Amino acid sequence: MRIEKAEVFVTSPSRNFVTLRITTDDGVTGIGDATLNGRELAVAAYLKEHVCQLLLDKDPSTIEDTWQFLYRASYWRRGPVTMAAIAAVDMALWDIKGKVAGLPVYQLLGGASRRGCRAYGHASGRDLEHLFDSIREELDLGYKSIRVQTSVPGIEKLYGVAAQEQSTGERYDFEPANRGTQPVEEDWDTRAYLRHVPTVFEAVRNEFGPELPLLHDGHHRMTPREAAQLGKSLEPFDLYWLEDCTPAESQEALRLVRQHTTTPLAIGEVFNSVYDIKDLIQEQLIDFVRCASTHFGGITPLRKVMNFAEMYQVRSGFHGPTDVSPIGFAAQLHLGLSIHNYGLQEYMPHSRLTREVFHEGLTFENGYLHPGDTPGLGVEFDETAAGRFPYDQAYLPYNRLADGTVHNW
Ligand code: GCO
Ligand code: MG
Repeated sequence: MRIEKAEVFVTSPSRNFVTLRITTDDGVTGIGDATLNGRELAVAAYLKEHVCQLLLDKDPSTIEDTWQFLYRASYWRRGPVTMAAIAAVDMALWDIKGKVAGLPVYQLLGGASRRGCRAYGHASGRDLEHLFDSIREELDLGYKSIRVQTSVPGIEKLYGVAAQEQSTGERYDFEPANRGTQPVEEDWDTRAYLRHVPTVFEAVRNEFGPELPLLHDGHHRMTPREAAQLGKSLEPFDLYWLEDCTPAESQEALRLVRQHTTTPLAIGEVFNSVYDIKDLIQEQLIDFVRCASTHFGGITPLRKVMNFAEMYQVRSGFHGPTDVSPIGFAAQLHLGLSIHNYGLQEYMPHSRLTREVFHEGLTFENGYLHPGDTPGLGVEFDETAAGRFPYDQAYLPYNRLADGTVHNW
């Protein structure tokens, strides 16, 4: 079997997605996700201008070899654009292998290690009343673990509290990105945040009891010392994890955090290579790997990292926001179902329009996700539907402090 065609599609049913479709000379197709939120066209061009032609006439069964070829032969290794492009090829080849074998991808990865993948839902609110309502809604939907984000007095616009919800109670499809030619400016005040967040978790624990696993995303905003302070002050409320407590470009920063708190730590959504996370795993500085198959070069390298992490009792907590397309999401569900050291999966259901373009095979029942048993990844891409939704420029927001200094978002 040979690869006959490799095509790139950019579509924006309710947010932008980049999809690669590979077709073999036998007419088998495989699809992969190459979406990089706010920088979508860079990956589309990388694939169209530099990768697609390299795939033609290659044997689609050689997944490992193709991955190594794209990674090493480019000379310029790593980086989010390169790795999202390689991820799309990797997923498409796993999809093809599954279809040819007549098996869902998780069977090719060793079979299911559990009945389903436990997922967490997202609750947020501009005050405790709205936050409690939001948690109750998520519990009613079946989620057994909840991420809690909250407004902070003194901060106008804050990550994780949907922009419109902060005023009108509606969620915006593109969130946290915004349509337009410039990023929206948000504000930040670490001291106000560190004072407020523990009071919110105390109230949530009092209202919902000790059982419910609670999570929180610090979204890269604290210094290591501040992160340690937050971790410590949240210890009485027994978090399941504290995510991205400090920017992780420097892995050694996590040593300081770890020395001061037993709050479990999750990190990795912006990582794209094992070299970004290997020290964190080996030194047991984190508890959960937050990487996404789409931004990490696909199923092949993420599987290796999880096998490595297994030796250190570090578990998965793959990134699953709506900017990971249904294809990328399915890819990591197959992986999550098969590995032993599964932890928890982030899940934000895609919009109705997105599901018109990507026909998903997954099920979500009683808090558990399953990728389904259709051969391959179990997602179909509807090219005609995709054509109805052209690219729509959007950017993630950014932060400034009170004096105008740019801060991490
Ligand atoms: C999460 C993430 C997202 C990111 C977004 C960026 O934990 O789900 O932090 O909300 O901000 O995916 O593209
Ligand atoms: Mg996050």
